[in-house]
Amino acid sequence: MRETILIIEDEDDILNLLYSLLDGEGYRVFTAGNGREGLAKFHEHTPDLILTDVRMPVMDGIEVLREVKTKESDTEVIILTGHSDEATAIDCLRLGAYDYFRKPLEDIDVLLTAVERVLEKRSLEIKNRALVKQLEELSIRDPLTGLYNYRYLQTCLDEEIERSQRYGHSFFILMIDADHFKDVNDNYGHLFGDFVLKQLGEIISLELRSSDRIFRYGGEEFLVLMNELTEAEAVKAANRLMEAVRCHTFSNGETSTQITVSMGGAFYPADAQDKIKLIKKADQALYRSKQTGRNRFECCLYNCENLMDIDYKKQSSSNLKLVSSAARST
Ligand code: GH3
Ligand code: MG
Ligand code: MG
Ligand code: MG
Repeated sequence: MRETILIIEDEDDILNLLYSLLDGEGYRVFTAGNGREGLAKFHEHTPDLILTDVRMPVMDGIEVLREVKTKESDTEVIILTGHSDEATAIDCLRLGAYDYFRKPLEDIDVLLTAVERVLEKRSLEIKNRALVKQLEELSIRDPLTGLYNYRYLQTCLDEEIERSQRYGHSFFILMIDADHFKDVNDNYGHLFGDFVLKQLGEIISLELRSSDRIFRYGGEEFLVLMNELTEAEAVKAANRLMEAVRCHTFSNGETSTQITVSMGGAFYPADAQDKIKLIKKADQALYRSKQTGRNRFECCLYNCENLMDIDYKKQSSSNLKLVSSAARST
């Protein structure tokens, strides 16, 4: 089916002429006898193109044009106007009409060509917009895991810091690194390693709240950005993620393995007041997790010794031991 065109015209002979022409060309055509009726049909059918007269009873073509252009529609408008309305027609172009034609319509072929051209332009614009959107999406994604990439993380952290400063909010970052991942590649091959990394991203994503964002930070490292989290909630979230990974069997049908992850967390603004320092703090905490046995979570704010043994549901955050700021500045 070809495109949809709505003709709004109060003179029946012109309306009928246009209808039979455009219908004959295979377009899907709707008609209306005045602006108000036309707008109702516009809302009902969201046509690709409107051909509208200017002077009509009840509501004129300019009002129709204004309304169509204020809605964020892709509908194009061509104006049909009498000889005396040249100035109005030019105003219509300023309001966003594609073109105007004077009545009586002398050269129907010219009008038909304009119809074809505007519909082609519209379709190209829609395709281009979709492509730009697709490119924008690709530019912020990591191709292997489909997660947000390192570059987008930098943008998000900048935005998050600005927002936190403006509204007095806080946020938490959690660095996650797969333990002994080199062994996975060495034992099962790089392709299976890729498969594990992809699935690891999925498993972590499933455990997150919809407001959390996960990024592939680098090779076998991920970073989760969480807003407005209390310290106790951060610890709980980290443990939930570690548990989910530890309990999962990564299997592609032929090969299967299990892995663990180590994590390091840091709060903005409590642990660091800029992006680089914040990431460094989380990285240092992650390093401590690795140094102290892996499959662990460390956080700048806490002494996370024996963290795995604590039942956080029964403990209030005040029960968690805070590390003094001197001890924190490792
Ligand atoms: P650790 O517990 O200390 O983190 O040990 P590790 O082996 O995970 O760390 P190391 O930094 O020694 O090695 C990282 C490994 O991750 C080696 C590298 O080949 C692998 N890796 C990084 N990116 C990818 C990837 O995209 N695909 C695959 N298959 N492997 C990757
Ligand atoms: Mg009229
Ligand atoms: Mg690593
Ligand atoms: Mg690793």
